[in-house]
Amino acid sequence: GIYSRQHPEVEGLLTSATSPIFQQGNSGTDQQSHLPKVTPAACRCDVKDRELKFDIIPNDHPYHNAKNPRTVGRANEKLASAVEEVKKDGRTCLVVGGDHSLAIGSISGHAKTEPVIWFDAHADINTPLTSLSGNMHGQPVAFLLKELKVSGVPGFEWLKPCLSAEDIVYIGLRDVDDAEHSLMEDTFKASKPIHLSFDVDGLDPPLTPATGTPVPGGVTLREGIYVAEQLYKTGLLSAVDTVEINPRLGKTQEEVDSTVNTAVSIILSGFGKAREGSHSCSY
Ligand code: B3U
Ligand code: MN
Ligand code: MN
Repeated sequence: GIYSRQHPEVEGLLTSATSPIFQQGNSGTDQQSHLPKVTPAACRCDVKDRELKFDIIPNDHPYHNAKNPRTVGRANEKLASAVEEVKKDGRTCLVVGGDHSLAIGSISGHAKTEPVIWFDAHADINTPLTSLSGNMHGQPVAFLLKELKVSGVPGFEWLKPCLSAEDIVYIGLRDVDDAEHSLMEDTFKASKPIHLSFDVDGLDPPLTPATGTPVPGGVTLREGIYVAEQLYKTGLLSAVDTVEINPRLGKTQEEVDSTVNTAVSIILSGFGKAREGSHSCSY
């Protein structure tokens, strides 16, 4: 369905709860959908709702390792048109679905090379050749990226990759396949030296209590370290600021110590210290 509201204007697509293709079931787990009802009353705006139904294409044999390519491809084609219509109307589009493979249609339909924030534990950048699971939800980024030139997949004849590597920002990655790791190394190669200006108050306050202006709800230590590690791995980190560490503001020795230890962990990660269990790769 498509949701749309006037104030602010939103139109939402519900990739049908009754349609199996964008549920996890398309790529492994069989789940009943429990999609919440978004009503105008609930968000106090004018919601236009459209439900999309998708066809299951018979004899949808895998393309290399990609499962259900025709079914997923056609469904995404339909979704892309629907999103395009919503955007032509000048509304904000909300797609509610199950399987992340729907991002292929949603992002294509949006057809903007504006940044995409990919918030996910997974990079979803496998190609039909690299995917070990065959699940389409592990591949949408590869389909969307111009750099990866995924082509020839039945059901996706309509698709023109619309994103460049520089348009994507990943947040939350913590389960990346080896092949995905190499793809990311090759694809997301920055070319300019990077300056990291790291204010410790970006982290959650209990991690760095000895700082001047703590704000609740910050980034976890794991996430902060991840950022520093990834920047180190680019090989382009040429300057790092670590700021707002103020031992005099610690109320106890413990607060001072935790602040300093946190800052030290971030710095070490930015200079190449790998965590135990962190991904082995050839940098
Ligand atoms: N990278 C694995 C696992 C995975 C990706 N996305 C999800 N799981 N949800 C794969 O299947 O490609
Ligand atoms: Mn995903
Ligand atoms: Mn995921």
